[in-house]
Amino acid sequence: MNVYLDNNATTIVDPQVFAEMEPYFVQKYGNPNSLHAFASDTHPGLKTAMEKIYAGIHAPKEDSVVITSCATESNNWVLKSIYFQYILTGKKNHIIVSEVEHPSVIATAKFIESMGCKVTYLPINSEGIVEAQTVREHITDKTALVSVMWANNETGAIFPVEEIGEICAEHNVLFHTDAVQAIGKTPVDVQSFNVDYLTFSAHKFHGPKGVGALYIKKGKELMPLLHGGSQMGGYRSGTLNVAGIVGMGKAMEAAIDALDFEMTDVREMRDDFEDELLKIEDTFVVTPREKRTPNTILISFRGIEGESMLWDLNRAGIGASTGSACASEDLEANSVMEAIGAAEDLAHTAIRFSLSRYTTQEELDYTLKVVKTAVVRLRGISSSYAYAPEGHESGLDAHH
Ligand code: 7TS
Repeated sequence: MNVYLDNNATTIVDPQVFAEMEPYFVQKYGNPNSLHAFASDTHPGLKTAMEKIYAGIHAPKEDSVVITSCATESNNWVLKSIYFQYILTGKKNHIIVSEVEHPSVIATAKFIESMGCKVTYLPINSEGIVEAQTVREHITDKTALVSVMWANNETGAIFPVEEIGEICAEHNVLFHTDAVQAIGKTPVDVQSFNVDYLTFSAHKFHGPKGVGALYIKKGKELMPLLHGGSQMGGYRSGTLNVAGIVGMGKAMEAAIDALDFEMTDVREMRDDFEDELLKIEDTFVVTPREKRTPNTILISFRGIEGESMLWDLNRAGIGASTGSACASEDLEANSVMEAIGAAEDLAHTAIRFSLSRYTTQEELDYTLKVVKTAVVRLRGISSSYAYAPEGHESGLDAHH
């Protein structure tokens, strides 16, 4: 049996999405900016797709949604543009991010820091959540931007973006949120709270890879990301990825249709699976489940290296993660676990299971069996587990 439980890394393309994209490769392949019927053949599909994308996040027509190639690109764009527009010009000198942002935010923040921008990396609390108050404490009159993700990719922790947006508005500071892990898992409405920029990526909600987006509120314009032929309202030149945009539109529509299912059925399956995992001795989950996206579990098995567990799972046909796939090649401690201050031995023990609307009960039952066998095998050969005394200080509160 093959079981895919790494949906926070990427997702299967919904077959309906694939079907909608296909004609744009082999029939309607014109460049939308050309002046003939091959071009205009692409226009209705593009228009419908953009309407679905706007509707999916409740963006009003006057705001911009710019299609990029991925969330990494959208995140880079926001921070670097703020650097050019506000920091380099001397209007402001500071930005705030959380210390558990995706590397596409953290590495960009480090880069602009090396160019002279002050950067505050906000801590998370013991539940893995950035508290809105900490944002208020760090804002100065020289702060240009706050960038805090909506939902964390490793723990699934949902951050208080409404409150953070409110604080930014009070202080006249721009607010960006990376909503990659929020689309299709929690309602996203850019008009229901203060947000200036919002990032998302099609391949995280059963759309194609290579298509991301950035929402930009009217009046909060950024510098163009790519200068050239003025596509995407001049923000991002380059021939449009027609099939990709059509795919993102359909995927957004399907994600909104499936939102209730994610929030009830997927959540229930996740909760039951987590209950069973937590029955295994010496297991820990950091963020309480009601404060998480419905599909994610980051769980530690004391005494077991995350990578060893992944290997046992992989041999049984199960794909999971020790955290972010982007960082999985190096054997570093899970960055969220480190940020929470978990003891060194636990920071290496985290495994992430992320479900989707395609996950079945049968797959989870099978995974549970495999995990139980792996725990016995790996703890049997674990020196750290053998020597860990009862009540060993973990730095974490057990949630069972
Ligand atoms: N932001 C968040 C919150 C993410 O989870 C990811 C990918 C990205 C940005 C980057 O998205 P992309 O469109 O540029 O690919 N996160 C993960 C992950 O958790 N495991 O692998 C990739």
